[in-house]
Amino acid sequence: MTERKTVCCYLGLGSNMGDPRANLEKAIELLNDTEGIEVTAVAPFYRTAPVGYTEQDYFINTVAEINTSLSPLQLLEKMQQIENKLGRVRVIRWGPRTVDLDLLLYGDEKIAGPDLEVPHPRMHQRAFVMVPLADLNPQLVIQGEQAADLARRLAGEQEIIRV
Ligand code: A4P
Ligand code: MG
Repeated sequence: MTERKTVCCYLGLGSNMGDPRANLEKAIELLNDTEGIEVTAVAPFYRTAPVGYTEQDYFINTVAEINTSLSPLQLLEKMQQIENKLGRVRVIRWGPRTVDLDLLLYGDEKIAGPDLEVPHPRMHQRAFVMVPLADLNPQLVIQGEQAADLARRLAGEQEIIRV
């Protein structure tokens, strides 16, 4: 049997509709049930104030670490299938959603395609991403800064509470 190379990736998960915690737990279960994806760690859950479009409910956010043998676009497709399965309706950009899955990091690859940008272009500005990411891997360097330092700074600027 040939061993397939796997890549360590980080996924951002967010929900602010229905039962957000249950939605995130279900999304994590579906990710782990996907062939070519193994969930290796999940950060604590956080309650976070909405960023961008602010006329909406608070979110529950977390970050999952996975190992995958899928390519970046194959992984994105699986993530979108899970979003659809959990009933995501796209009405307003940055608006409410059952579950939103973002590919934050795919190993140390840089991807700038029409459908996929990695590292996620806004991750370093967002406490709801950087705080749970730093829980899992504080040493990661994002835009020249350690995840733990970025997380500490952003947590002082944006509302985020561990739940
Ligand atoms: N796309 C490109 N790069 C990526 C990537 N790295 N990961 C494309 C995932 N998708 C990526 O995304 C639109 C398109 O982005 C996809 O079709 C994909 O090809 P979407 O998920 O349909 O739309 P969206 O999520 O509404 O827009 P966007 O720009 O992805 O928004 P964000 O940046 O995901 O922000 N506030 C709090 N507190 N917590 C949140 O979780 N989330 C958002 C959404 C805004 N405010 C929030 C939260
Ligand atoms: Mg998104």
